[in-house]
Amino acid sequence: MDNSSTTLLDLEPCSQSFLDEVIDGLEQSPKSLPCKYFYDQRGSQLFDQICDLEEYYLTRTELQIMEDYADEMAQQIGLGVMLVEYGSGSSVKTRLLLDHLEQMAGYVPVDISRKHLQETCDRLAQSYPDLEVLPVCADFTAEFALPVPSQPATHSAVYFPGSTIGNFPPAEAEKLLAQIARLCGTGGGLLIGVDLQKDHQTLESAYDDAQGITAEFNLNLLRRMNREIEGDFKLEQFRHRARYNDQHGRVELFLESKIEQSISVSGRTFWLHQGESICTEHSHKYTVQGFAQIAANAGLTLRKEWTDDEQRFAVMHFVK
Ligand code: AVJ
Repeated sequence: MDNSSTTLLDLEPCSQSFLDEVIDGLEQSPKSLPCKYFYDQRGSQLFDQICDLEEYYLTRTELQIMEDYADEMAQQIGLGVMLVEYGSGSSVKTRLLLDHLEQMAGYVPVDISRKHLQETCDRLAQSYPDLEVLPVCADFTAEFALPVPSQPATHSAVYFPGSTIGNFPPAEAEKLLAQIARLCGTGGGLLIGVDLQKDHQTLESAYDDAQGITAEFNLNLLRRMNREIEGDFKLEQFRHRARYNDQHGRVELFLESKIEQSISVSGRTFWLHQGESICTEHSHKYTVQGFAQIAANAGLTLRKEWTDDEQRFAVMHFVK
């Protein structure tokens, strides 16, 4: 069944907003840039390298949890589900779920990158010829309607791995969770990967590795602005910084100006002091209880959670 290339629903995410959001962030004090723009082609490659780093425990820990408990998770999710994946990247973890879910009505990968989405669907269609794959190219932070599978689903469940939810401040995370609850409807569920609070040393080295891959990943945002929105950033005049903010329970990434300098983006000029930082990412860390509370505020009830031996990462299942 060739169902991947013909049915891609394209909601044309984020065409003109990159420049607007960059200008907006650079006008703020302190300055910031939106982290979702890390993932151009080179950025995505660098992120894949980050996932393999010794210091970056997140990916391998979550994968191990999925390998150990995918059968239990599939049992919790139940029969006849339409599985909707947010930010469906490479789908390695998803396959572990697909291998255990029974009588699935369909699989709906949602991703902002059209090319990535298409490739993932083509590969999945080969491995799972009987699975109806209904890709949606969209920004999942915007409300969207689910495609209708040809075999009616008993219920829907969202799979949201990778601790991507950590990029949202708690109030926004709650809104996104409420939107997920609406999308799934009564009887629906959410299976989500969440990075947990831990000692600061472990957290900071996960975002400041010895090989400098994360530094490259961070600096690549400047390279992208130079190329796509007429920036004139000189990469060697910035340094990568990562620090854990205890008060907010999050790792913060910065690009710090080594010197006093002016930079411009599409003809707009901004001044940077020596040592001034542009914040490029927040990665929030939770306790299981803390995250369950946010989800509860969004109308989702914790059913079960799975963690690793060291309690570094959690995969949590909620129902509406
Ligand atoms: C993809 C958002 C989960 O916060 O750990 C990794 C992104 N940034 N190293 C994270 C990231 C720097 C990552 N998330």
